Parts: sequence; C-alpha cells; structure tokens
Amino acid sequence: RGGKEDSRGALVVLEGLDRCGKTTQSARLVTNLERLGYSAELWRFPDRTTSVGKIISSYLSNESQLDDHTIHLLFSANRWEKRSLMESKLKSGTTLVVDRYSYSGVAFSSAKGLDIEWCKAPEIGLLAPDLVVYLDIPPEKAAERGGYGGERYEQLEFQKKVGHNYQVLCSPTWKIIDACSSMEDVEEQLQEMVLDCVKTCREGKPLSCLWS
Ligand code: NYM
Repeated sequence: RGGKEDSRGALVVLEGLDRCGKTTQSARLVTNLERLGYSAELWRFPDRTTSVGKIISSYLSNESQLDDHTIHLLFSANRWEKRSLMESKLKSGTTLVVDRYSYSGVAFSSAKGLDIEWCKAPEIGLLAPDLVVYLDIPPEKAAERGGYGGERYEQLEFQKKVGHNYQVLCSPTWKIIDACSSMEDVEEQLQEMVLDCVKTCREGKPLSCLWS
C-alpha cells in the first residue's frame, strides 16, 4: 500500500507540551503503519540536522542567545526549507508523521509575549496537516515525568502558558487524546484516527495550505 501514483500520503501532526509522549507515540505509529503495509516516515521539527536547525539547537540548549522574533522566524524557516520535500513525499504516497509543527511555533513563541497573529504570519503557505492530534496532559503531570531535560522552555510556569496557547489555536478538527492514559491506549487511539485520515487522503482529499 502507498507509493501509488494516484494516491497521496497523509500529513499527520502530533502536538503537545514537552514530555507529553509525542516522540514515543510518533515512532510507534510509524512502525505500526509500516507493519500494516503503508509507506510512512517519521519527521520532527525542529529538524536539527540542517544549518538553520543547528542554530536552533544551540539556542534551545542555551549555548546561544537570540532575540525572540529572530528565533521564531528561524523555527519557521526550518519548516520552509523542508516544504518542497514534504510535498513531493506526500504526493508520492508516503504518509508523514510529524512530531511538532507550526502550532508549536506559535504556542511557544506567543508564550513569551509575542503577538499571536504576528507569530502565525510566517507559517502562511506551509502545507496544512490533514490531521492534528493533541496529546493532552496537565503541565504538572508532564513535569513529573522523569523531569525536564534542561533545555530552554522546559519549566512548569512556561509550559502552562504554552498549554493555554494551544487551547487558543485548537480548532474543532483537532483530535485530542488523554496523554495520561496508558501508552498502549494512546497508541491504539492514535492509530485508529490516523488510519481513518490516511484513507480519506487516498480517496482524493486535496492538499491545502496554512492557515486553513
Ligand atoms: N519549539 C518547537 C518552538 O519553540 N518552536 C517551534 O516551531 C518548534 C517546532 O522547541 N520545547 C520548541 C518546543 C520544544 C523545543 O522540541 C524542541 P523537541 O520536540 O523537544 O525537540
């Protein structure tokens, strides 16, 4: 399945606070999709492998300082530099499971006090996800999960603001999973939602752009 010229893959985005389980779940999802015979790839933003990504990584680990607007635009540029590859992968039938996307960009930067509309602007024209799954966890619970890794933003008060911003961004089309459920429950719910979405895309749902 997948790889057929006439059917495209789905753009699936996982969002949520730090330590909500996105990374584990997106990896499991890709393994499960492949096991079922679908062509699927795991992507993540920031993509720390590019030259822009390296600047972002150094900022996140507090090795460098950048103006809030500047780093916001770099996060966005890091998505733009992957846009054409993203489009060609999807068109060739590969489903992309993306660990964080534009919503992280807006939710984190606006938690620093930047205007939300300003934050959304550079994302206009990026590919719109076919499905956004929000892994919902209270910030206090996320903080208990083995502690934060010491990167910038991994602080309870900041994560509370980010959580509020996600609520502002959340549209009725988002699917929400209780991230406090067992890993297996989350995995199962996620897979069901994604298979549904993959099917809709294969049946001819057109690709669209943000912010739609
Ligand atoms: N982050 C991530 C942003 O502030 N803006 C963005 O556009 C994206 C994609 O980077 N705390 C933040 C959220 C995370 C951090 O993510 C790195 P991860 O998933 O821990 O590597």
